[in-house]
Amino acid sequence: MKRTISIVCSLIFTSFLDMNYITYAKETDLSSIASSLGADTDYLDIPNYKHSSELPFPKSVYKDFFSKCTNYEASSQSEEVFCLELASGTCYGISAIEVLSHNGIISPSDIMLNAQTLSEIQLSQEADHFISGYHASQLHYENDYYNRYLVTQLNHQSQCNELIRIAEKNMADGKYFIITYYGDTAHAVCGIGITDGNWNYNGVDFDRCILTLDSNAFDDDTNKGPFSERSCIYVNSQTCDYYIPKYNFGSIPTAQQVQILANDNINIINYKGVFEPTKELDFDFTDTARIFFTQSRFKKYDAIVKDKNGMYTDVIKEGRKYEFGNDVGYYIIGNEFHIETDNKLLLGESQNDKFNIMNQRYYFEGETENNHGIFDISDTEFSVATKNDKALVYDMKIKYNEGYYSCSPHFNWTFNGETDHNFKSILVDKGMILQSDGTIKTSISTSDVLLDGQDNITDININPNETTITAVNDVFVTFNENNKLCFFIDPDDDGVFDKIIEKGDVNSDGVIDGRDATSVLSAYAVASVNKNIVSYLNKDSADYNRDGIIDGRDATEILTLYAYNSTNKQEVGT
Ligand SMILES: [Ca+2]
Ligand SMILES: [Ca+2]
Ligand SMILES: [Ca+2]
Repeated sequence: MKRTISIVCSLIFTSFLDMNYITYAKETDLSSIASSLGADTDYLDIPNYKHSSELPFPKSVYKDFFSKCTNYEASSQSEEVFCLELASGTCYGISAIEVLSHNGIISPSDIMLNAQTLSEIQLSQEADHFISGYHASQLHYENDYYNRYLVTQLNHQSQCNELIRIAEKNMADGKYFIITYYGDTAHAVCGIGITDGNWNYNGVDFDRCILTLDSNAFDDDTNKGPFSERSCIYVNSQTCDYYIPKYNFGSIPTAQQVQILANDNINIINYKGVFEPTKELDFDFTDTARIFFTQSRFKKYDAIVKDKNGMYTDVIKEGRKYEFGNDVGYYIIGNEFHIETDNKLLLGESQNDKFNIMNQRYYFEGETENNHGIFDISDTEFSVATKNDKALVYDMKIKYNEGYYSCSPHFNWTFNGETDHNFKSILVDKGMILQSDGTIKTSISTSDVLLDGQDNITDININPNETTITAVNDVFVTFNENNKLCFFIDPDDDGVFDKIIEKGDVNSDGVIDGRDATSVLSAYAVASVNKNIVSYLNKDSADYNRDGIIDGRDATEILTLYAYNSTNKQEVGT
Protein backbone atom coordinates (compact mmCIF):
# COMPACT_ATOMS: atom_id res chain seq x y z
CA MET A 1 0.00 0.00 0.00
CA LYS A 2 1.23 3.39 -0.82
CA ARG A 3 0.84 5.70 2.13
CA THR A 4 -1.09 8.55 0.77
CA ILE A 5 -0.67 11.34 3.24
CA SER A 6 2.27 12.73 5.09
CA ILE A 7 2.42 12.10 8.79
CA VAL A 8 3.11 14.56 11.55
CA CYS A 9 6.82 14.38 11.83
CA SER A 10 8.50 17.65 11.21
CA LEU A 11 11.58 19.21 12.52
CA ILE A 12 10.99 22.66 11.17
CA PHE A 13 14.00 24.91 11.18
CA THR A 14 13.27 28.57 10.81
CA SER A 15 15.64 31.42 10.64
CA PHE A 16 14.46 34.38 12.64
CA LEU A 17 11.78 35.91 10.50
CA ASP A 18 11.83 39.52 9.58
CA MET A 19 8.65 40.19 11.48
CA ASN A 20 7.00 43.40 12.22
CA TYR A 21 6.22 42.76 15.87
CA ILE A 22 4.56 45.30 18.12
CA THR A 23 4.02 44.65 21.81
CA TYR A 24 1.59 46.86 23.51
CA ALA A 25 2.39 48.86 26.62
CA LYS A 26 0.50 46.54 28.92
CA GLU A 27 2.41 43.41 28.04
CA THR A 28 1.02 40.01 28.98
CA ASP A 29 3.63 37.93 30.77
CA LEU A 30 3.10 34.68 28.89
CA SER A 31 6.00 32.92 30.62
CA SER A 32 4.44 33.44 34.04
CA ILE A 33 1.11 32.16 32.79
CA ALA A 34 2.83 29.11 31.28
CA SER A 35 4.53 28.47 34.62
CA SER A 36 1.21 28.67 36.43
CA LEU A 37 -0.13 26.04 34.01
CA GLY A 38 2.61 23.58 34.93
CA ALA A 39 4.98 24.33 32.08
CA ASP A 40 8.05 24.35 34.37
CA THR A 41 7.69 20.68 35.23
CA ASP A 42 5.17 19.01 32.93
CA TYR A 43 7.28 19.04 29.78
CA LEU A 44 9.84 16.74 28.25
CA ASP A 45 13.25 18.34 28.40
CA ILE A 46 13.98 16.69 25.06
CA PRO A 47 14.03 18.74 21.88
CA ASN A 48 12.44 17.23 18.77
CA TYR A 49 14.93 14.70 17.46
CA LYS A 50 15.41 12.48 14.43
CA HIS A 51 16.43 8.88 14.31
CA SER A 52 19.60 8.24 12.38
CA SER A 53 22.40 5.70 12.18
CA GLU A 54 23.71 7.13 15.49
CA LEU A 55 20.27 6.94 17.05
CA PRO A 56 18.52 4.01 15.37
CA PHE A 57 14.81 3.43 15.74
CA PRO A 58 14.29 1.09 18.68
CA LYS A 59 13.46 -2.42 17.42
CA SER A 60 11.04 -2.71 20.33
CA VAL A 61 8.95 0.15 18.94
CA TYR A 62 8.50 -1.51 15.59
CA LYS A 63 7.68 -4.81 17.25
CA ASP A 64 5.05 -3.15 19.45
CA PHE A 65 3.64 -1.18 16.56
CA PHE A 66 3.49 -4.27 14.38
CA SER A 67 1.67 -6.24 17.03
CA LYS A 68 -1.03 -3.54 17.20
CA CYS A 69 -1.42 -3.34 13.43
CA THR A 70 -4.40 -4.60 11.53
CA ASN A 71 -3.63 -7.01 8.72
CA TYR A 72 -3.44 -4.41 6.02
CA GLU A 73 -1.44 -1.99 8.13
CA ALA A 74 1.10 -4.68 8.94
CA SER A 75 1.34 -5.95 5.39
CA SER A 76 2.16 -2.50 4.06
CA GLN A 77 4.49 -1.48 6.84
CA SER A 78 7.82 -3.19 6.62
CA GLU A 79 10.36 -2.11 9.22
CA GLU A 80 12.19 -0.19 6.52
CA VAL A 81 9.08 1.75 5.44
CA PHE A 82 8.17 2.36 9.07
CA CYS A 83 11.57 3.81 9.93
CA LEU A 84 11.61 5.93 6.82
CA GLU A 85 8.19 7.38 7.50
CA LEU A 86 9.03 8.33 11.04
CA ALA A 87 12.58 9.46 10.41
CA SER A 88 12.04 13.19 10.23
CA GLY A 89 11.14 13.96 13.84
CA THR A 90 9.31 12.91 16.97
CA CYS A 91 7.15 15.96 17.69
CA TYR A 92 3.89 14.05 17.84
CA GLY A 93 5.29 11.50 20.30
CA ILE A 94 6.74 14.20 22.56
CA SER A 95 3.49 16.20 22.54
CA ALA A 96 1.33 13.14 23.17
CA ILE A 97 3.40 12.21 26.23
CA GLU A 98 3.16 15.75 27.62
CA VAL A 99 -0.63 15.65 27.24
CA LEU A 100 -1.04 12.15 28.70
CA SER A 101 1.33 12.79 31.58
CA HIS A 102 -0.11 16.17 32.61
CA ASN A 103 -3.64 14.74 32.37
CA GLY A 104 -2.74 11.86 34.66
CA ILE A 105 -3.00 9.00 32.16
CA ILE A 106 0.67 8.13 32.46
CA SER A 107 3.01 9.03 35.25
CA PRO A 108 6.64 10.21 34.79
CA SER A 109 7.80 7.16 36.76
CA ASP A 110 6.23 4.91 34.09
CA ILE A 111 8.85 6.27 31.71
CA MET A 112 11.79 6.65 34.08
CA LEU A 113 12.09 4.93 37.41
CA ASN A 114 11.52 7.32 40.36
CA ALA A 115 10.93 10.34 38.14
CA GLN A 116 8.73 12.83 39.96
CA THR A 117 8.18 15.19 37.05
CA LEU A 118 8.27 14.79 33.31
CA SER A 119 11.02 17.41 33.03
CA GLU A 120 13.47 15.15 34.92
CA ILE A 121 13.42 12.61 32.13
CA GLN A 122 16.43 12.54 29.85
CA LEU A 123 16.53 10.96 26.43
CA SER A 124 17.35 7.31 27.00
CA GLN A 125 16.40 4.03 25.37
CA GLU A 126 13.37 3.79 27.66
CA ALA A 127 12.30 7.36 26.94
CA ASP A 128 12.83 6.80 23.21
CA HIS A 129 10.68 3.68 23.39
CA PHE A 130 7.81 5.80 24.78
CA ILE A 131 8.31 8.83 22.55
CA SER A 132 8.77 6.83 19.35
CA GLY A 133 5.95 4.49 20.31
CA TYR A 134 3.48 7.35 20.70
CA HIS A 135 4.87 8.97 17.61
CA ALA A 136 4.23 5.78 15.63
CA SER A 137 0.67 5.48 16.92
CA GLN A 138 -0.43 8.16 14.46
CA LEU A 139 0.17 5.67 11.63
CA HIS A 140 -2.82 3.58 12.67
CA TYR A 141 -5.82 4.06 10.46
CA GLU A 142 -8.23 5.29 13.13
CA ASN A 143 -5.85 7.88 14.50
CA ASP A 144 -5.05 9.12 11.04
CA TYR A 145 -8.70 9.15 9.99
CA TYR A 146 -9.91 10.95 13.11
CA ASN A 147 -7.41 13.77 12.79
CA ARG A 148 -7.55 14.23 9.04
CA TYR A 149 -11.31 13.91 8.85
CA LEU A 150 -11.79 16.61 11.48
CA VAL A 151 -9.39 18.93 9.71
CA THR A 152 -11.12 18.54 6.36
CA GLN A 153 -14.51 19.10 8.01
CA LEU A 154 -13.66 22.56 9.29
CA ASN A 155 -12.84 25.78 7.47
CA HIS A 156 -10.24 28.05 9.03
CA GLN A 157 -12.78 30.01 11.09
CA SER A 158 -14.20 26.81 12.52
CA GLN A 159 -10.72 25.46 13.16
CA CYS A 160 -9.94 28.64 15.07
CA ASN A 161 -13.20 28.57 17.05
CA GLU A 162 -12.62 24.92 17.88
CA LEU A 163 -9.07 25.71 19.00
CA ILE A 164 -10.37 28.43 21.35
CA ARG A 165 -13.17 26.21 22.66
CA ILE A 166 -10.84 23.29 23.39
CA ALA A 167 -8.20 25.58 24.95
CA GLU A 168 -10.76 27.24 27.25
CA LYS A 169 -12.41 24.01 28.27
CA ASN A 170 -9.12 22.25 29.04
CA MET A 171 -7.66 25.23 30.83
CA ALA A 172 -10.73 25.26 33.09
CA ASP A 173 -10.18 21.57 33.74
CA GLY A 174 -6.41 21.94 34.21
CA LYS A 175 -5.77 19.68 31.23
CA TYR A 176 -3.39 19.75 28.26
CA PHE A 177 -4.36 18.90 24.69
CA ILE A 178 -2.63 18.28 21.38
CA ILE A 179 -2.47 20.74 18.48
CA THR A 180 -1.47 19.75 14.98
CA TYR A 181 -0.51 21.98 12.06
CA TYR A 182 -1.11 20.58 8.60
CA GLY A 183 0.47 22.30 5.64
CA ASP A 184 3.31 21.38 3.30
CA THR A 185 4.85 19.94 6.44
CA ALA A 186 2.99 18.82 9.52
CA HIS A 187 3.90 19.50 13.11
CA ALA A 188 2.42 18.77 16.53
CA VAL A 189 2.66 20.68 19.80
CA CYS A 190 1.14 20.42 23.25
CA GLY A 191 -1.52 23.05 24.07
CA ILE A 192 -1.49 24.12 27.72
CA GLY A 193 -3.92 27.04 28.04
CA ILE A 194 -5.25 30.33 26.70
CA THR A 195 -5.04 33.96 27.76
CA ASP A 196 -6.09 37.45 26.68
CA GLY A 197 -3.81 40.29 25.69
CA ASN A 198 -2.83 42.56 22.86
CA TRP A 199 -0.34 41.57 20.21
CA ASN A 200 0.35 42.69 16.70
CA TYR A 201 2.17 40.64 14.10
CA ASN A 202 2.65 41.80 10.53
CA GLY A 203 0.07 44.53 11.01
CA VAL A 204 -2.63 42.23 12.36
CA ASP A 205 -3.98 42.61 15.90
CA PHE A 206 -4.48 39.54 18.04
CA ASP A 207 -6.36 39.48 21.31
CA ARG A 208 -5.92 35.89 22.46
CA CYS A 209 -2.97 33.59 22.83
CA ILE A 210 -2.96 29.78 23.02
CA LEU A 211 0.10 28.78 24.99
CA THR A 212 2.00 25.75 23.75
CA LEU A 213 4.93 23.50 24.52
CA ASP A 214 6.74 23.07 21.22
CA SER A 215 9.56 20.56 20.94
CA ASN A 216 11.08 22.73 18.20
CA ALA A 217 11.24 25.77 20.48
CA PHE A 218 14.23 24.90 22.64
CA ASP A 219 16.54 27.34 20.93
CA ASP A 220 14.16 30.25 21.06
CA ASP A 221 14.38 31.20 24.68
CA THR A 222 16.89 31.94 27.30
CA ASN A 223 15.37 29.26 29.50
CA LYS A 224 15.91 26.62 26.76
CA GLY A 225 12.58 24.87 27.27
CA PRO A 226 9.72 24.06 24.90
CA PHE A 227 7.73 27.12 25.95
CA SER A 228 8.37 30.14 23.79
CA GLU A 229 6.30 33.22 23.06
CA ARG A 230 7.20 32.87 19.40
CA SER A 231 5.77 29.39 19.10
CA CYS A 232 2.45 30.23 20.77
CA ILE A 233 -0.65 30.67 18.63
CA TYR A 234 -2.05 34.19 18.42
CA VAL A 235 -5.71 34.59 17.57
CA ASN A 236 -7.95 37.43 16.56
CA SER A 237 -11.23 36.33 18.11
CA GLN A 238 -13.25 38.66 15.87
CA THR A 239 -11.89 37.57 12.48
CA CYS A 240 -10.77 34.10 13.59
CA ASP A 241 -7.36 34.72 12.08
CA TYR A 242 -4.48 32.97 13.73
CA TYR A 243 -0.74 33.19 13.55
CA ILE A 244 2.32 31.33 14.83
CA PRO A 245 5.30 33.71 14.59
CA LYS A 246 7.99 31.04 14.90
CA TYR A 247 7.01 29.40 11.62
CA ASN A 248 5.16 32.25 9.97
CA PHE A 249 2.22 29.84 9.91
CA GLY A 250 -1.31 31.13 9.96
CA SER A 251 -4.38 32.36 8.17
CA ILE A 252 -3.22 35.95 7.65
CA PRO A 253 -2.19 36.99 4.12
CA THR A 254 1.57 37.17 4.70
CA ALA A 255 1.73 33.77 6.40
CA GLN A 256 2.18 30.26 5.13
CA GLN A 257 -1.35 28.84 5.21
CA VAL A 258 -1.78 25.86 7.45
CA GLN A 259 -4.71 23.96 8.82
CA ILE A 260 -4.87 23.69 12.56
CA LEU A 261 -6.46 21.00 14.65
CA ALA A 262 -6.90 20.92 18.40
CA ASN A 263 -7.55 17.47 19.81
CA ASP A 264 -8.35 16.74 23.44
CA ASN A 265 -9.72 13.26 22.83
CA ILE A 266 -7.53 11.19 25.15
CA ASN A 267 -8.94 7.97 23.71
CA ILE A 268 -7.53 8.89 20.33
CA ILE A 269 -4.24 10.27 21.67
CA ASN A 270 -3.66 7.02 23.57
CA TYR A 271 -5.15 4.78 20.87
CA LYS A 272 -2.74 1.90 20.31
CA GLY A 273 -0.27 3.92 22.39
CA VAL A 274 2.48 2.58 24.62
CA PHE A 275 1.15 2.75 28.17
CA GLU A 276 -2.24 1.14 28.85
CA PRO A 277 -3.38 2.08 25.36
CA THR A 278 -6.98 2.75 24.47
CA LYS A 279 -8.54 -0.19 22.68
CA GLU A 280 -12.09 1.08 22.36
CA LEU A 281 -12.79 4.33 20.60
CA ASP A 282 -15.65 6.71 21.28
CA PHE A 283 -15.71 7.73 17.64
CA ASP A 284 -17.61 5.41 15.32
CA PHE A 285 -15.52 4.57 12.26
CA THR A 286 -17.76 1.77 11.04
CA ASP A 287 -19.41 3.71 8.27
CA THR A 288 -16.55 5.92 7.21
CA ALA A 289 -13.93 5.43 4.51
CA ARG A 290 -11.08 7.14 2.81
CA ILE A 291 -10.94 7.03 -0.99
CA PHE A 292 -7.85 8.05 -2.81
CA PHE A 293 -7.59 8.73 -6.56
CA THR A 294 -4.20 8.89 -8.20
CA GLN A 295 -3.30 11.30 -10.98
CA SER A 296 -6.57 13.14 -10.59
CA ARG A 297 -5.20 16.06 -12.57
CA PHE A 298 -5.33 13.86 -15.65
CA LYS A 299 -8.08 11.48 -14.72
CA LYS A 300 -11.78 11.83 -14.22
CA TYR A 301 -13.17 9.71 -11.42
CA ASP A 302 -16.90 9.52 -10.83
CA ALA A 303 -17.62 7.96 -7.48
CA ILE A 304 -20.88 7.30 -5.71
CA VAL A 305 -21.08 5.84 -2.24
CA LYS A 306 -24.10 4.20 -0.65
CA ASP A 307 -24.53 4.32 3.12
CA LYS A 308 -26.24 1.80 5.40
CA ASN A 309 -29.57 3.61 5.06
CA GLY A 310 -29.45 3.26 1.29
CA MET A 311 -28.62 6.92 0.70
CA TYR A 312 -26.25 7.74 -2.15
CA THR A 313 -23.58 10.41 -1.97
CA ASP A 314 -21.40 11.82 -4.72
CA VAL A 315 -17.88 11.44 -3.34
CA ILE A 316 -16.31 14.15 -5.48
CA LYS A 317 -19.01 16.72 -4.64
CA GLU A 318 -19.72 15.84 -1.03
CA GLY A 319 -16.58 14.12 0.25
CA ARG A 320 -14.11 15.89 2.52
CA LYS A 321 -11.25 16.50 0.16
CA TYR A 322 -7.52 16.57 0.71
CA GLU A 323 -4.87 16.91 -1.97
CA PHE A 324 -1.52 15.28 -2.22
CA GLY A 325 0.52 16.24 -5.26
CA ASN A 326 -1.36 15.10 -8.37
CA ASP A 327 -3.48 12.81 -6.27
CA VAL A 328 -6.60 13.59 -4.32
CA GLY A 329 -8.34 11.86 -1.45
CA TYR A 330 -11.77 12.10 0.16
CA TYR A 331 -13.15 11.13 3.52
CA ILE A 332 -16.70 9.92 3.16
CA ILE A 333 -19.50 8.12 4.97
CA GLY A 334 -20.75 4.97 3.29
CA ASN A 335 -19.99 1.33 2.63
CA GLU A 336 -20.71 0.56 -1.01
CA PHE A 337 -18.76 2.24 -3.74
CA HIS A 338 -19.40 2.68 -7.45
CA ILE A 339 -16.51 4.18 -9.35
CA GLU A 340 -16.17 4.97 -13.04
CA THR A 341 -12.97 6.20 -14.55
CA ASP A 342 -12.14 8.24 -17.60
CA ASN A 343 -9.52 10.65 -18.90
CA LYS A 344 -9.78 14.30 -18.06
CA LEU A 345 -7.04 15.30 -20.46
CA LEU A 346 -5.27 13.71 -23.40
CA LEU A 347 -2.29 13.33 -21.08
CA GLY A 348 -4.37 10.95 -19.00
CA GLU A 349 -4.18 8.31 -21.71
CA SER A 350 -0.65 7.41 -20.74
CA GLN A 351 -1.59 6.85 -17.09
CA ASN A 352 -3.48 3.99 -15.55
CA ASP A 353 -6.69 4.61 -13.65
CA LYS A 354 -5.90 3.80 -10.08
CA PHE A 355 -7.61 4.32 -6.74
CA ASN A 356 -7.82 2.83 -3.29
CA ILE A 357 -10.39 2.62 -0.54
CA MET A 358 -9.61 2.16 3.14
CA ASN A 359 -12.00 1.53 5.96
CA GLN A 360 -11.84 -0.43 9.19
CA ARG A 361 -12.62 -3.68 7.42
CA TYR A 362 -10.43 -3.70 4.36
CA TYR A 363 -8.06 -1.97 2.00
CA PHE A 364 -9.02 -2.19 -1.68
CA GLU A 365 -7.00 -1.06 -4.64
CA GLY A 366 -8.34 -0.98 -8.19
CA GLU A 367 -6.45 -0.26 -11.37
CA THR A 368 -7.20 -0.60 -15.07
CA GLU A 369 -4.72 -0.56 -17.88
CA ASN A 370 -5.46 0.20 -21.53
CA ASN A 371 -9.04 1.26 -20.91
CA HIS A 372 -11.38 2.53 -18.29
CA GLY A 373 -13.48 0.41 -15.99
CA ILE A 374 -16.51 0.50 -13.79
CA PHE A 375 -15.84 -0.74 -10.27
CA ASP A 376 -18.29 -1.80 -7.59
CA ILE A 377 -16.91 -2.50 -4.14
CA SER A 378 -18.58 -3.57 -0.92
CA ASP A 379 -17.52 -5.50 2.17
CA THR A 380 -17.98 -8.86 0.49
CA GLU A 381 -17.97 -8.22 -3.25
CA PHE A 382 -15.88 -6.36 -5.70
CA SER A 383 -16.12 -6.21 -9.45
CA VAL A 384 -14.82 -4.47 -12.51
CA ALA A 385 -16.75 -4.10 -15.75
CA THR A 386 -15.78 -2.75 -19.13
CA LYS A 387 -16.93 0.62 -20.29
CA ASN A 388 -18.11 1.17 -23.88
CA ASP A 389 -17.46 -2.53 -24.60
CA LYS A 390 -13.70 -2.03 -24.65
CA ALA A 391 -11.79 -4.96 -23.23
CA LEU A 392 -9.59 -4.06 -20.29
CA VAL A 393 -6.74 -5.30 -18.16
CA TYR A 394 -7.41 -4.94 -14.43
CA ASP A 395 -5.53 -5.23 -11.21
CA MET A 396 -7.49 -5.49 -7.97
CA LYS A 397 -6.03 -5.99 -4.52
CA ILE A 398 -7.94 -6.58 -1.33
CA LYS A 399 -6.57 -6.92 2.17
CA TYR A 400 -9.13 -7.82 4.80
CA ASN A 401 -8.64 -7.05 8.46
CA GLU A 402 -8.96 -9.83 11.00
CA GLY A 403 -12.59 -10.39 11.92
CA TYR A 404 -13.95 -9.15 8.60
CA TYR A 405 -13.39 -12.14 6.35
CA SER A 406 -14.32 -15.77 6.50
CA CYS A 407 -11.23 -17.44 5.10
CA SER A 408 -8.68 -16.52 7.78
CA PRO A 409 -5.69 -16.42 7.55
CA HIS A 410 -5.98 -15.82 3.78
CA PHE A 411 -6.58 -12.07 4.02
CA ASN A 412 -4.49 -10.76 1.16
CA TRP A 413 -5.71 -11.30 -2.42
CA THR A 414 -4.68 -9.89 -5.77
CA PHE A 415 -6.55 -10.48 -9.02
CA ASN A 416 -4.84 -9.41 -12.17
CA GLY A 417 -6.50 -10.29 -15.44
CA GLU A 418 -8.36 -9.22 -18.51
CA THR A 419 -12.00 -9.12 -19.45
CA ASP A 420 -14.20 -8.04 -22.31
CA HIS A 421 -17.28 -8.11 -20.07
CA ASN A 422 -16.76 -8.08 -16.33
CA PHE A 423 -15.10 -9.85 -13.44
CA LYS A 424 -16.53 -10.22 -9.98
CA SER A 425 -15.23 -11.74 -6.77
CA ILE A 426 -17.50 -12.62 -3.85
CA LEU A 427 -16.13 -13.34 -0.39
CA VAL A 428 -17.60 -16.59 0.95
CA ASP A 429 -16.77 -19.09 3.64
CA LYS A 430 -13.19 -20.35 3.11
CA GLY A 431 -12.53 -18.45 -0.11
CA MET A 432 -13.97 -16.48 -3.00
CA ILE A 433 -16.40 -17.19 -5.81
CA LEU A 434 -15.35 -15.70 -9.12
CA GLN A 435 -17.90 -14.78 -11.77
CA SER A 436 -18.00 -13.28 -15.23
CA ASP A 437 -20.59 -12.79 -17.96
CA GLY A 438 -17.75 -13.66 -20.32
CA THR A 439 -14.75 -15.84 -19.58
CA ILE A 440 -12.82 -15.50 -16.33
CA LYS A 441 -9.16 -14.93 -17.16
CA THR A 442 -7.25 -13.96 -14.11
CA SER A 443 -4.04 -14.41 -12.22
CA ILE A 444 -4.51 -14.78 -8.46
CA SER A 445 -1.96 -14.23 -5.76
CA THR A 446 -2.49 -14.58 -2.05
CA SER A 447 -0.41 -14.47 1.09
CA ASP A 448 -1.29 -14.85 4.73
CA VAL A 449 -0.47 -13.45 8.14
CA LEU A 450 0.67 -15.47 11.10
CA LEU A 451 -1.07 -14.65 14.36
CA ASP A 452 -0.01 -15.62 17.84
CA GLY A 453 -2.48 -16.72 20.53
CA GLN A 454 -3.37 -13.10 21.36
CA ASP A 455 -4.27 -12.22 17.76
CA ASN A 456 -1.04 -10.30 17.37
CA ILE A 457 0.56 -10.50 13.95
CA THR A 458 3.99 -12.06 14.02
CA ASP A 459 4.62 -12.67 10.32
CA ILE A 460 3.02 -11.00 7.36
CA ASN A 461 4.02 -13.03 4.36
CA ILE A 462 3.50 -16.72 4.79
CA ASN A 463 2.00 -19.22 2.34
CA PRO A 464 2.61 -17.15 -0.78
CA ASN A 465 0.53 -18.42 -3.71
CA GLU A 466 0.34 -17.44 -7.34
CA THR A 467 -1.67 -19.11 -10.05
CA THR A 468 -3.87 -18.43 -13.06
CA ILE A 469 -7.34 -19.56 -14.01
CA THR A 470 -9.47 -19.52 -17.13
CA ALA A 471 -13.11 -20.44 -16.64
CA VAL A 472 -16.30 -20.14 -18.63
CA ASN A 473 -18.38 -20.79 -15.50
CA ASP A 474 -18.29 -19.55 -11.91
CA VAL A 475 -15.35 -20.81 -9.89
CA PHE A 476 -14.84 -21.24 -6.16
CA VAL A 477 -11.26 -20.45 -5.16
CA THR A 478 -10.15 -21.94 -1.89
CA PHE A 479 -7.13 -23.55 -0.24
CA ASN A 480 -6.16 -27.18 0.15
CA GLU A 481 -4.68 -28.68 3.31
CA ASN A 482 -1.24 -27.39 2.27
CA ASN A 483 -2.58 -23.82 1.94
CA LYS A 484 -2.25 -24.00 -1.84
CA LEU A 485 -4.90 -22.40 -4.01
CA CYS A 486 -7.38 -24.80 -5.61
CA PHE A 487 -10.51 -24.40 -7.70
CA PHE A 488 -13.96 -25.95 -7.59
CA ILE A 489 -16.87 -25.64 -9.98
CA ASP A 490 -20.60 -26.26 -9.80
CA PRO A 491 -21.51 -27.97 -13.10
CA ASP A 492 -24.93 -29.17 -11.86
CA ASP A 493 -25.75 -25.61 -10.79
CA ASP A 494 -27.11 -26.50 -7.33
CA GLY A 495 -25.09 -23.76 -5.64
CA VAL A 496 -22.58 -26.20 -4.16
CA PHE A 497 -19.10 -25.98 -5.64
CA ASP A 498 -18.00 -29.54 -5.02
CA LYS A 499 -16.34 -30.59 -8.26
CA ILE A 500 -12.63 -29.92 -8.38
CA ILE A 501 -11.37 -28.78 -11.76
CA GLU A 502 -9.86 -31.86 -13.39
CA LYS A 503 -6.67 -32.15 -15.33
CA GLY A 504 -7.61 -31.49 -18.97
CA ASP A 505 -10.64 -29.32 -18.17
CA VAL A 506 -8.85 -26.23 -19.36
CA ASN A 507 -11.91 -23.97 -19.63
CA SER A 508 -13.27 -25.16 -16.25
CA ASP A 509 -16.74 -26.18 -17.45
CA GLY A 510 -16.71 -29.66 -15.92
CA VAL A 511 -16.21 -31.64 -19.14
CA ILE A 512 -13.09 -32.51 -21.08
CA ASP A 513 -13.67 -32.06 -24.77
CA GLY A 514 -12.43 -30.47 -27.97
CA ARG A 515 -12.91 -26.98 -26.56
CA ASP A 516 -10.24 -27.66 -23.94
CA ALA A 517 -7.79 -28.82 -26.60
CA THR A 518 -8.64 -25.71 -28.65
CA SER A 519 -7.99 -23.46 -25.62
CA VAL A 520 -4.54 -25.00 -25.23
CA LEU A 521 -3.73 -24.70 -28.93
CA SER A 522 -4.82 -21.08 -29.22
CA ALA A 523 -2.93 -20.08 -26.05
CA TYR A 524 0.12 -21.88 -27.42
CA ALA A 525 -0.22 -20.17 -30.81
CA VAL A 526 -0.48 -16.72 -29.19
CA ALA A 527 2.48 -17.42 -26.91
CA SER A 528 4.62 -18.56 -29.87
CA VAL A 529 4.07 -15.24 -31.61
CA ASN A 530 4.46 -13.00 -28.58
CA LYS A 531 6.14 -14.22 -25.43
CA ASN A 532 4.91 -11.17 -23.48
CA ILE A 533 1.26 -12.09 -23.79
CA VAL A 534 0.03 -13.59 -20.57
CA SER A 535 -1.89 -16.83 -20.73
CA TYR A 536 -4.43 -17.28 -17.97
CA LEU A 537 -4.70 -21.03 -18.46
CA ASN A 538 -4.32 -22.95 -15.25
CA LYS A 539 -1.20 -25.02 -15.30
CA ASP A 540 -2.68 -27.89 -13.32
CA SER A 541 -5.46 -28.42 -15.82
CA ALA A 542 -3.70 -27.36 -19.05
CA ASP A 543 -0.22 -28.89 -18.69
CA TYR A 544 -1.70 -32.30 -19.24
CA ASN A 545 1.53 -34.25 -19.60
CA ARG A 546 3.13 -32.38 -16.68
CA ASP A 547 6.28 -31.44 -18.55
CA GLY A 548 6.13 -27.82 -17.33
CA ILE A 549 5.00 -26.25 -20.60
CA ILE A 550 1.60 -25.84 -22.17
CA ASP A 551 1.80 -26.79 -25.84
CA GLY A 552 0.41 -28.89 -28.67
CA ARG A 553 1.33 -32.14 -26.96
CA ASP A 554 -1.06 -31.31 -24.10
CA ALA A 555 -3.79 -30.56 -26.65
CA THR A 556 -3.18 -33.89 -28.36
CA GLU A 557 -3.40 -35.80 -25.09
CA ILE A 558 -6.56 -33.94 -24.09
CA LEU A 559 -8.10 -34.85 -27.48
CA THR A 560 -7.06 -38.47 -27.03
CA LEU A 561 -8.71 -38.56 -23.61
CA TYR A 562 -11.82 -36.93 -25.04
CA ALA A 563 -11.96 -39.51 -27.85
CA TYR A 564 -11.46 -42.33 -25.37
CA ASN A 565 -14.16 -41.01 -23.05
CA SER A 566 -16.59 -40.57 -25.96
CA THR A 567 -15.99 -44.11 -27.18
CA ASN A 568 -16.39 -45.57 -23.68
CA LYS A 569 -19.54 -43.55 -23.13
CA GLN A 570 -21.01 -44.92 -26.34
CA GLU A 571 -20.07 -48.46 -25.35
CA VAL A 572 -21.70 -48.00 -21.95
CA GLY A 573 -24.74 -46.58 -23.70
CA THR A 574 -25.18 -49.55 -26.09
CA1 LIG B 1 -22.85 -28.59 -7.38
CA1 LIG C 1 -13.77 -28.21 -20.38
CA1 LIG D 1 2.78 -29.90 -21.17
